[in-house]
Amino acid sequence: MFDGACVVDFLLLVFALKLKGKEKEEVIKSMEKLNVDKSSSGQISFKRKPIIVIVVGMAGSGKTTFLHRLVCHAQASNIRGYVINLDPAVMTLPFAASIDIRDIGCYKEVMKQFNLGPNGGILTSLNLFATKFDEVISVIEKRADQLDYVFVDTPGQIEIFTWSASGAIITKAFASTFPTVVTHVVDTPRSASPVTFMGNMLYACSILYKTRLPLVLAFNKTDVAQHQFALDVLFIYGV
Ligand SMILES: Nc1nc2c(ncn2[C@@H]2O[C@H](COP(=O)(O)OP(=O)(O)OP(=O)(O)O)[C@@H](O)[C@H]2O)c(=O)[nH]1
Ligand SMILES: [Mg+2]
Repeated sequence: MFDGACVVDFLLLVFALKLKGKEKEEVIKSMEKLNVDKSSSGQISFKRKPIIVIVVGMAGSGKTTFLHRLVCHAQASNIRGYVINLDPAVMTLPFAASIDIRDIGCYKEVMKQFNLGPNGGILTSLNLFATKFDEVISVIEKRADQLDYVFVDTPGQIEIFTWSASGAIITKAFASTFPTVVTHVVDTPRSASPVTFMGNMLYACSILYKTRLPLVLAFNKTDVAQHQFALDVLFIYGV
């Protein structure tokens, strides 16, 4: 029986024998890109990568509270994780963010400087932050082997992920480097209204097709209203 490591070892040997000079260097570089590691014992293993969980949803749907519960669960279960706050307008966070967009400046300054309203200020702050997102990726990459998850909180301006450039840059930057999943938080009591429910589902579809990433629908606030109606509707459409 061959295991994965033996097959990769064999392939490397074949490549190393066949290729010379520049070609050999290119193969080694692409193996590095695939994050293949050769240990001192000669065994080849894939480097650990944290799973990125991007929490999105309409304003006030409960993203931050949901993320707080995830962080508490991770801490209680000894799951190592990072938390990234991408909401420049949040006043206080119930968890300690490892990387916080508020550290690069106040969104109110952005509003003043570019003569924008609150939504435009938040969107522009994220656009500015997106221009430096490679630095965020390299920070996570450096600690990749010590992390299991990276939880990302986002602002309620869902347009960021449906049409704004920053949403596309951020999701692509994450997804091209780490396994990434999007969690769309749905306010269940508000979704009891068919119009709000369909609006929410259309946003979820828009994010799904725009990012092309695995998407989890999290029906929140089920202590106030049960989510069974949503499951029934989604079941009819085969979701
Ligand atoms: N009853 C109930 N209330 C909740 C639940 N989750 C969140 N809330 C409440 O919903 C409100 C909004 O919660 P947040 O976590 O701030 O929502 P958010 O989506 O992060 O809001 P923005 O970042 O402003 O878009 C708060 O008053 C929370 O206490 C829940 O599961 N049940
Ligand atoms: Mg929030």
